[in-house]
Amino acid sequence: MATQGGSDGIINVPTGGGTVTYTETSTGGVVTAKGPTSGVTASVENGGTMTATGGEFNNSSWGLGTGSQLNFTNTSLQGSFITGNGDANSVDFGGTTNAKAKRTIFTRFVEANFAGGDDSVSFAKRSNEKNSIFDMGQGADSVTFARGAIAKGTDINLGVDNSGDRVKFATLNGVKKVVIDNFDKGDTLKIGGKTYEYADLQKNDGKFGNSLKVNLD
Ligand SMILES: [Ca+2]
Ligand SMILES: [Ca+2]
Repeated sequence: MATQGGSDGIINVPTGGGTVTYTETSTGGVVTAKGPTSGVTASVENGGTMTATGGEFNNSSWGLGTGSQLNFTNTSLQGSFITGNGDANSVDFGGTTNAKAKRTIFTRFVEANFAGGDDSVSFAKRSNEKNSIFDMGQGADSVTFARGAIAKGTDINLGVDNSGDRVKFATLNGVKKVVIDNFDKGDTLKIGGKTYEYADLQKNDGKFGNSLKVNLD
């Protein structure tokens, strides 16, 4: 086990887990994988920013302190866990666009659990997400899919709360079998320029073809 870190966070790479380097820049910690890696664990400090890039992060786990931000760009994340340990966490998939990259981030079988604060998850253009679970917990959370993002079999749970959660898709092109759970009366769904509230979704049973199903509380 090798530990590296700085003021934004620390990472641990198990023996035989692959080559991973941590550097700290003016915009936060950068975790760079060279080729496939397995079993990396990372934690982002309160108020810290960490960006993971390069290679693959398989079977990895990522913990976030209060007010921290975690970005994944030009990498692959499989069979991994993200845990929001504090309030106001932000996770960005493929936030930095690289014109040469066909996909900025592949995510497969990722499970993310957030706590009670206002948390946000965003999927950028050219992100590719399949079969993952995002449990946003309580608080006014937001989940955003940009135009060009691919999402299949993704489950988004907005938490049982009285807070106004927001889910936004720039378009449903590239969206298949995505499920939103615990959509309550204060929550809002946006698809393109259209806004859907609880009563609107009662009318179509929360169904948008084979793309999206919203389960109402
Ligand atoms: Ca939350
Ligand atoms: Ca809600």
